[in-house]
Amino acid sequence: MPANAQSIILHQYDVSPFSEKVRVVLGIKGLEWYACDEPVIMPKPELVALTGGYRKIPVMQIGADIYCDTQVIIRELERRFPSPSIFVGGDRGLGWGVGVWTDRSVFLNTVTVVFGGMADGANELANEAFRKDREALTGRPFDANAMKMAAPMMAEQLRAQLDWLERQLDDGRAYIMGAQPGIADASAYYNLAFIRWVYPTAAKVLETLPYVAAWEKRVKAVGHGMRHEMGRGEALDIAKAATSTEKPHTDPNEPNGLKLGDRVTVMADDYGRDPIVGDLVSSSAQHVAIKRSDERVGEVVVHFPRVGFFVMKA
Ligand SMILES: N[C@@H](CCC(=O)N[C@@H](CS)C(=O)NCC(=O)O)C(=O)O
Repeated sequence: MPANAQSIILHQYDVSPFSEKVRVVLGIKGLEWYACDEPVIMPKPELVALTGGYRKIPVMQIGADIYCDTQVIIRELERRFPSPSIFVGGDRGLGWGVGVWTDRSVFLNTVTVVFGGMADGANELANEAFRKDREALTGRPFDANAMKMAAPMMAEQLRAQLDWLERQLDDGRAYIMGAQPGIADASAYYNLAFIRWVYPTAAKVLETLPYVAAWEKRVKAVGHGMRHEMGRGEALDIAKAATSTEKPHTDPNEPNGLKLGDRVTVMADDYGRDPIVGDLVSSSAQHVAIKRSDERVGEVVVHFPRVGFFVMKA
């Protein structure tokens, strides 16, 4: 079937750990989707035309709706494709909290262990252009020596956090919340996948964590659903031809009185804080959607989660 305004398009690249989190959710739900590969470093002109400034990966596009950050991407996949749910076993909502743990604490440990552990120049990612790009992304020096010094300590912290997983799994359950895979599994898995791809030496720790090692294989076997490839030009054409399906809505309980039509600036509260400006279309405790226009893509609605983002009246 050719792609259309209902198709799931994931702007991603293969060695992106956060993209892997979404790909596992696509696998759990058995969905058909299009991978639209984006550059690993800036510039990303097509991506930024869609998002209005957000540069991180992945971004999901469905027609003229653009979802930034894995949290809001997965929330939308669950909303549109509720079955099978990513909330399994006793999990109703705290699975999202597992994501905050893995995306911040475990991810930072992993990045330091990976980049600090690799020999200088051992990988194409550690080149000058990549380092400069990541300095701009984080606002901090990409200091290979500091990472090398920190890597052994971060390896201890990583092991301690993986040991929590070992305890969770050591009653023999197949997945974190029980017999079915869900959001907690997708979140806890992707850092391990990243280690396997780029610095498998660090995966040695799993030899001491047999339940985690067996679980990791099960999550890998879930797969990624049915993947097709799509070029960036085609994705932009789909956005241009489509209209957002987001329903305008003012949330009466917005803590700071945000309402439909307000001009706002949205930005991540950690790294990649590029501001995105638009007019508020809808919001809730978990999401904010803003409308903006771009010559190449026409009018689009860009969606963000609330946890991890600032929304300010422009
Ligand atoms: N909170 C974001 C984090 C995304 C993130 O950090 N992605 C990495 C790649 S896995 C990234 O964008 N790195 C910079 C880049 O690729 O340009 C999310 O959950 O989507």
